[in-house]
Amino acid sequence: MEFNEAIALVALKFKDISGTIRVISHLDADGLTSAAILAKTLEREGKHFNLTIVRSLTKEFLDELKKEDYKTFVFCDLGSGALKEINETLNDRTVFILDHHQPQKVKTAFIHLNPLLFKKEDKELSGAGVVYLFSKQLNEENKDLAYLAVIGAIGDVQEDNGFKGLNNEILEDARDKILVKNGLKMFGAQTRPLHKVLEYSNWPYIPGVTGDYNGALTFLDEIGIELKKNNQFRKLIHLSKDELKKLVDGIIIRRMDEENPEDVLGPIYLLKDEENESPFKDLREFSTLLNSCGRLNKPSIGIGVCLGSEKAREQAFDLLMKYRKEIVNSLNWFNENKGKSVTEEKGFIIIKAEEYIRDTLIGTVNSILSKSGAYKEGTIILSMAYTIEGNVKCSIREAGYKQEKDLKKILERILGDIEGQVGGHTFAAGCLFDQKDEDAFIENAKKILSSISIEEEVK
Ligand SMILES: [Mn+2]
Repeated sequence: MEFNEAIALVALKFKDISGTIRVISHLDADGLTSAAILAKTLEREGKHFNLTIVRSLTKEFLDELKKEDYKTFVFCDLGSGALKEINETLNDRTVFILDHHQPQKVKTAFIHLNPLLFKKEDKELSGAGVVYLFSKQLNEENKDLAYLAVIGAIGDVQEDNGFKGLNNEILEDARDKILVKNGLKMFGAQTRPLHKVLEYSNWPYIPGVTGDYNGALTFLDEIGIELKKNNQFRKLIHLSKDELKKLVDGIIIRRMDEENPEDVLGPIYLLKDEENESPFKDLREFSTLLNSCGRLNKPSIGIGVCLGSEKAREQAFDLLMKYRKEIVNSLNWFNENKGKSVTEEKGFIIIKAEEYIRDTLIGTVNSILSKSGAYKEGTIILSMAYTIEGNVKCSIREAGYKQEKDLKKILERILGDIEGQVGGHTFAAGCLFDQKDEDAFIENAKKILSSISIEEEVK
């Protein structure tokens, strides 16, 4: 069967269901946009639903679901990685799984839609993309939700100088709402002062500027761009054409030793209906804003934003400020704890953050470090933080942009006999296990990661 036939079949089966639907979605930007697309779709279908956002599908949570008397469950942006566990708890219900994570190899009676079951590539479709294609199949009117699926894909870092395959088709569906421009791919162009954008630019990494406040000021001075106008800090979008050219040239010159110094230019995605300088204008900023809602445990605000609530938009902006502060604090903690809770070895880094970094931020912090240019391409970064339930949340990333290792497999090897769940993708994975197993886990990690590092040296 082709993927589009599978979508049609799932939509057909969905038409048959009755009663209130139980929806479970994921905490990140992709999960929140998935939930928003589904919520709007169900509303249009005249179906009632009850929605919960979770970080992962734990045994405890599934046991709670089992006690509920819903007949139909829909999981979005999660579920494929927990087929066995869901099957053990909900095998007497109708279960829809709309996901794009690596599926477990388990036979179930679930209605399971996942592009990876149809030989699609990892970065071709997000969770929100799966939900969107299903939703469009149900009702053409839902095409107006395509832009949310694009935000989901950006949130899951599927955009890399453009989109691939199905994501591209969804972008086409959203063309009435999204303007694609070629420009300087720097985060915060709409909302942050230019010198801050430069200082915090993990990507592109700018030697002597990234992570260096004074370096950023000196750089602007060097290339002749004024920091302020009318006593106001200027933003990237305030620059004239000439100034923008000076900035781009300046950055490329600074990046001459990097592999592709001109990579700083590429597509930028803007919402046509949003005002300039709004945190919702640039889709990358929009997706970060959604992430901050989820990561600070206020997912309903993120969904409200996607559904156009004015109040949610204001609240989300406050959360974004908090989130930025917390990320900066976490990165400071990382820098201050090198040689202590942060172990830097040849080929890998292990971060034992305990309760010093929020468990919902540990993956984000890891991603920032992996893209910061501070570590050699291919360095594996393993980070851990405690959850309030007494577990350890662990995330694994590879420094740089090549991403050649299967991180999910590596994490499975490290977890070994320790009881826990591994989920995610080849290029970014995570797991959850009991705090009592942390020492054993770290010991395994050191053994396995050093052997990988030695193997690579031999190659
Ligand atoms: Mn996702």
